[in-house]
Amino acid sequence: MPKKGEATVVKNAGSHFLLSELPAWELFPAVLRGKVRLKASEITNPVAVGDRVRYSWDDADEKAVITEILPRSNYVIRRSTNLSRQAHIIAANVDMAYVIVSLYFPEIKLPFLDRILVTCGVYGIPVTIVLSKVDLYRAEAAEQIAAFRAIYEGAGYTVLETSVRTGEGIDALRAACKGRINLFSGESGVGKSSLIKAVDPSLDPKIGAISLVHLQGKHTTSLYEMYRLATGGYVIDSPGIRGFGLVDLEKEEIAKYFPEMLSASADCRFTPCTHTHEPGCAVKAAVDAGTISAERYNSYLGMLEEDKKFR
Ligand SMILES: Nc1nc2c(ncn2[C@@H]2O[C@H](COP(=O)(O)OP(=O)(O)O)[C@@H](O)[C@H]2O)c(=O)[nH]1
Ligand SMILES: [Mg+2]
Ligand SMILES: [Zn+2]
Repeated sequence: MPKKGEATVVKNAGSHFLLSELPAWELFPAVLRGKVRLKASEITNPVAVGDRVRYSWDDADEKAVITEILPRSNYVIRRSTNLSRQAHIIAANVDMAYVIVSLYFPEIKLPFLDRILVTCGVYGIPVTIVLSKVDLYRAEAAEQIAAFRAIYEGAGYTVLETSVRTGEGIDALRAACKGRINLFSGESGVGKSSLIKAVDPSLDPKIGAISLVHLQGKHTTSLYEMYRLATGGYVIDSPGIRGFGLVDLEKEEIAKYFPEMLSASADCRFTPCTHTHEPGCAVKAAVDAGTISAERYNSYLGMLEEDKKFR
């Protein structure tokens, strides 16, 4: 073990971490000691999975000591509760966020998805939408699937349909994960861990287990864990995304994170335009013409109306 080095945090268990010098996958324990400072006082954890850190090796303790957190290319935060200003970094330096949703079991809530898409946009993380478990509803819900694709591909997102039962979409997902650090996010039960297992059967993420800790709304960082895929790339599994859809945004900013509204808004008569009551609003015209989906526009209005602290 070298005396010093740079490594990536692959597991976060409270005050203990596992590091690896990617692309090597040799995990070793690390602790934070003393002086690694929190930049923002509202952040409850200074180090998250995906963080690149400097460390020095403590021979006596047989552990690395994290001495510095290297600048992040991006990070995702969630709030402890809607009302709380306290926030928790759930992952850092993410190349791609997969937002995993199922039309049923559990049933998708479009405003919730839209909120997450906005959040990823705010944090500068590219998104791919995964429609999971299609084996369960492909036959009965072909029209809903088509409508879903039309809305989100129309808005500029990539939509991937997957089933771990039939294997559909798994090769595409595996190929997309190569060479990147990928975050699998989505409500509990949508199939995140199952997808990781399907992409790399040698891995063993917990499937079907809904964490009681999570249901109680408590926070444990140990549930975020990075896996290395045998076929290349890394995946960060997450327990669920309660609270990961809450960002501080001014009203005028929200529409910028709906890509289809952003491009339409170039033709609005007024700047800024909230795309609600203003005359000559190109976004409203596009909604009326059907080129921007009414569902997406309603999600936007919902976010606009909410008190900022709930957003
Ligand atoms: N039929 C079907 N069931 C799935 C699929 N993916 C996951 N499941 C089931 O959905 C449940 C939750 O899966 P899990 O991977 O633990 O979801 P997570 O909470 O998002 O990690 C488990 O019972 C899985 O067996 C799928 O593609 N098809
Ligand atoms: Mg899981
Ligand atoms: Zn407008």
